[in-house]
Amino acid sequence: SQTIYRNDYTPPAYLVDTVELGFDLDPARTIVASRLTMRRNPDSERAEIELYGENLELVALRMNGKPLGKRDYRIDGNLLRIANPPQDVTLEIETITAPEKNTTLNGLYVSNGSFFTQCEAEGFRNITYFPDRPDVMAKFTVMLRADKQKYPVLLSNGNLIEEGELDDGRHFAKWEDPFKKPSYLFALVAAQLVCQEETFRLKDGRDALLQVWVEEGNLDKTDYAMQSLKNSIRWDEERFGLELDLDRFMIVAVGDFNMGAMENKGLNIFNTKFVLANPRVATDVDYAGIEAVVGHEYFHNWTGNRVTCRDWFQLSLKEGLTVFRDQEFSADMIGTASGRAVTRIEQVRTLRQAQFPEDAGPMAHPVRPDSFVEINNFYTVTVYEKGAEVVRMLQTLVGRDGFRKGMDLYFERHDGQAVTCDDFRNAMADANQRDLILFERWYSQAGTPIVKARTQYDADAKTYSITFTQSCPATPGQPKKLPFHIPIAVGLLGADGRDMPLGQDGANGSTAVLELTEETQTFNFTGVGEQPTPSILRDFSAPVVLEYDYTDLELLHLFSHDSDPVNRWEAGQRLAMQRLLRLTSAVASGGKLELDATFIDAMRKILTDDGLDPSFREQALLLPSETMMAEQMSVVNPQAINAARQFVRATIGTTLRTELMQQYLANMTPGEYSPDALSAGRRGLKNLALSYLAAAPDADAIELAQAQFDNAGNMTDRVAALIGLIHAGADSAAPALQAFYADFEKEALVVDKWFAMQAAAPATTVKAVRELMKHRAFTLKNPNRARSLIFSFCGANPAQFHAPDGSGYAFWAEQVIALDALNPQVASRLARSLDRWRRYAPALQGQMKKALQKVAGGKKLSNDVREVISKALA
Ligand code: DPP
Ligand code: ZN
Repeated sequence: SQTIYRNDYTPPAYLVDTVELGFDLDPARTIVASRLTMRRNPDSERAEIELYGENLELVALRMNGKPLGKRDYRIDGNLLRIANPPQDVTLEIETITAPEKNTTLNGLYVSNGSFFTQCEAEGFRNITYFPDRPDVMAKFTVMLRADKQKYPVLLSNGNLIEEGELDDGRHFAKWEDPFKKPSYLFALVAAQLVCQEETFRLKDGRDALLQVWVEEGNLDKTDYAMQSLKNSIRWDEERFGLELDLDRFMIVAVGDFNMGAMENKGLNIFNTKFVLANPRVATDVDYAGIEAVVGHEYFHNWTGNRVTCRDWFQLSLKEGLTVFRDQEFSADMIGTASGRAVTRIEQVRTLRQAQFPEDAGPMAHPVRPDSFVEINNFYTVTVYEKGAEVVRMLQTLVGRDGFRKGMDLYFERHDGQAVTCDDFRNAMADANQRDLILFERWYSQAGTPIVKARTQYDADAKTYSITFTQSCPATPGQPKKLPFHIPIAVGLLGADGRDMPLGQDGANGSTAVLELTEETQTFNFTGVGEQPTPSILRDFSAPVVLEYDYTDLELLHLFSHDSDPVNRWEAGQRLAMQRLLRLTSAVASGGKLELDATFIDAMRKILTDDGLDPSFREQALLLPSETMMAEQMSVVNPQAINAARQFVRATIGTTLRTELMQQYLANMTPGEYSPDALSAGRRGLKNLALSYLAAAPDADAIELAQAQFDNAGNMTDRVAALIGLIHAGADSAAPALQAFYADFEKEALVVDKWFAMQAAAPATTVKAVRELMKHRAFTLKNPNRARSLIFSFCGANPAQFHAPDGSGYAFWAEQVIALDALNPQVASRLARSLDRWRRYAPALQGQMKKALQKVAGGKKLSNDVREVISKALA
């Protein structure tokens, strides 16, 4: 395993103009014939052709018609080199692969008897020898040949230009992609599938054929994906003036898939999880995920495909930007200001739950990393979600119209090119005549900045000042950080709870965006008639930790009145977190557990405020997670955290029993299920009420959960009821689980839920998980299934996973090793579970270190897992 550095980038010595691929598909022995027309790259000094290839049997290699012998080329590991070729070259390459043996789901593989591909980031080299790097963009023509009975559907990128019959029951299809693309966007599917299709009129009057391909029995679950695709196309036309550039756009669902989905040109391949939905099998969260991921992959057609990445260090160029775009799409689909705020709150939650810990741990890396061993390890929350925050900050700095101008300039300059994060930032700067030089640090420096705020009010002068001081903790390889360019949106609340008009440069009504660019800076507000309560970092205007000594009274004031819903929510989170941490210490020291009436009253007020959207109330009443609590502690005590949080939940369930019951009844959604935001919000609030009631288990709450389980008209309600029964430890939980399985055993995605619910239940021990692994429906080979049981246990059940005897860690090590033998990409995700091991008490640390070392000692470890484990131990 070798470290690759961003600064070592050199342009490719040869470019590829056209690629013709021929596939004779056979699970045991697929023959791939490739014909490349190549020419010297005028921007390169080197005179050498470099082709990557892995797990391939090379059968033939010809250059300009002549077979090349062993002396004409060299193979070093995964690199095939041809020295001093002529200026213009036609290469013909024949290789053989065995897709049925490919358990990595990287490259060409078989899932449930059909062929699929996954080529990002470096999967194409498992299909044929090729300059498999994103800055080599070529026009692809693809001929697929396969048995007609077994593989009636043959798909690839672009347009179908020919199809027909062959001898021996085989048939063929020829596809041509009119656009140049890098090899990571290549895809093929040869399968038994059916599709829902529709002709859709684009803004310019052209008609496009839209298809969603699934296995036969799933045609009743494609409507929402199709609707989301149409919404995505419309949205990109309207918001960014970007149109679909193909006559045909396909989504294909596959049950075995490493990631969520893949944006291959014209042929998106999706994990079934992000395609299949109907009310019987999918929850509101599933529906929202489908909309977001369908949007995300579609939006990649411009941000990723038309303009792609020069090298993999620039991954966030397409991912951060495309996540930002899918976030905006989802928010616009809801439409209301408060619905938009709820999506923002969910984004903040994800950052705190996953990205901040990553940025503080051994795998911390900048949004644009400087080095990696295995690029697959860098498809991270930092590159994606923090990358999206960085793009969002750009929009905050240049405004929404300015952002659109920057996007327009970006496409004007770079359409058809492979470019860098700097190119994107420069387009934003130039389109808006803004200096964004300092802003570059968001791309180059890892770590979550800490912003400390101090305030001062001068009643005589009627001035109010806020002084910010920023710092950023050291991260691996980056001991010292320079100040970031941080947009901080601020509002000031009066005693009446209303926003004060702001006398400050750049103020926009009642919210000012202050730009912190130095280590310490003071901002002054004038004409401030009374001591205000500051609402700082509105809408979470930067991915930072804000430290300000709010009093309880100030937080209660913000929680009741802040006009910015995100900060209103945030005030509640701060109130809750303080109490949760205090209670955690009390649990650890055997102290008395008490929850103050002030807090309960604040919760009651929000719960019963019918003027607020149910979805906002749900967010405001949700407690910070155990993981977020752990991040706040210098020595993490998982069992005490769990007990403290359970205590708060039970106390809320008991003391607000009447109100919870009222809200439960008031937010029922009778009639036909609809996944729209308002209905989903009502179900969310109702089911949160149920979960609090069931946390203080009394016979009534359990009966209520049982009745909801028995009568549920949709999966959202059914799952919520079942979780209530399981968490309450009800006698009826086991029979309910059994009934659930019997009802849904043919629905793989629901069986995943069945495993996941059990894995995350507080009473589920390591031993119980081992038992569940023996269930006939369990297999490590399917990533969704492995994630549903093993990842859920290691990630969503901290109190059991961190069992003091170390049994959870031993289990984890076994599973990482077992998974690694099948699928390194999936194993490497699980390997991240112990990232934060140094923050636990010495006894637990010792156990974790032992488990890490056990994995590190594995003889056949993949680069993927080795990189993660060695960084954890470093
Ligand atoms: N590029 C994919 C996505 O994020 C990941 N393979 O959509
Ligand atoms: Zn993406």
